[in-house]
Amino acid sequence: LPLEQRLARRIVEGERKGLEADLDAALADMSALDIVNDVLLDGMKTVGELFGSGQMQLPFVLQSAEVMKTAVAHLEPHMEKSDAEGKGTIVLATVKGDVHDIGKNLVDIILSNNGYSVVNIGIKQPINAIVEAAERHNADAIGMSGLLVKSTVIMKENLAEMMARGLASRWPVMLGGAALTRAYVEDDLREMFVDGEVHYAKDAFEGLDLMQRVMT
Ligand code: B1M
Repeated sequence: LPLEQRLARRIVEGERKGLEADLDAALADMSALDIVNDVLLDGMKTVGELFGSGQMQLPFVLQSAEVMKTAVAHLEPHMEKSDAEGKGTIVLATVKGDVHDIGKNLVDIILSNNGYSVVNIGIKQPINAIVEAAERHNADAIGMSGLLVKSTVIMKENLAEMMARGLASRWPVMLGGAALTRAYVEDDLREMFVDGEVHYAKDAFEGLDLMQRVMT
């Protein structure tokens, strides 16, 4: 198989052996970010489709996720970094009840490489923990990730809680994850989050753009 297809296949099959060598070979022709976006994420998409249609069992999805994480970790030092620092601080979390963190961690990498301080508090984080971290680190923004349909409801509850506690205007909120839609965030959630600012980021790059906008 050609290199790119072989790499995507490694994700689908959860095959780690020889991964680093293939990634290094790919780096000769492609940037680290392009490998993630154009090759590895394609593999993850296939995993999602196979799992969703019952053709792949959960333990194999987990293996694919592990290979994905290993690949991203291997590529991270090759990603472009800006020299800028101190552009602002964001707290990032995967919401309560949700363990998916590959996307959130990519957002972390992209923002960190572009001069933002990221306080990544991990998965299954209730709103209390998110707000507490934002307070403790004097954050400029809050980012919530979640991939389950259920998580879109949790995000709404989190915003409602911020409203109820008078915290909505304190931090702009950025939301991302596969189950969200732009319309849900920009229409439904904005309509209820009247005291604050809530934004949708389709991917990590839109997340970066948003941070840039929110911070100016
Ligand atoms: Co799960 N899973 N999973 N899973 N999993 C999905 C999400 C699912 C769509 C698969 C499917 O059925 N086709 C489905 C959800 C269905 C639904 O809610 N209706 C699902 C399910 C059902 C489940 C379980 C319930 C399965 C079970 O136990 N029976 C279970 C849930 C556990 C829980 O959370 N409580 C579960 C578990 C797992 C694993 C642990 C095995 C593993 C996760 C490992 C990990 O993350 N450490 C896993 C995986 C890997 C997936 C799929 C296949 C891939 C997700 C992924 O990493 N994508 C996924 C299928 C899919 O998404 N279509 C699926 C790559 C990643 C880079 O994309 O996170 O979307 P994503 O991030 C993107 C953007 O969304 C955006 O930027 C990133 C790209 O630049 N983004 C942000 C994300 N967060 C952002 C935050 C921002 C800004 C942008 O600002 C704050």
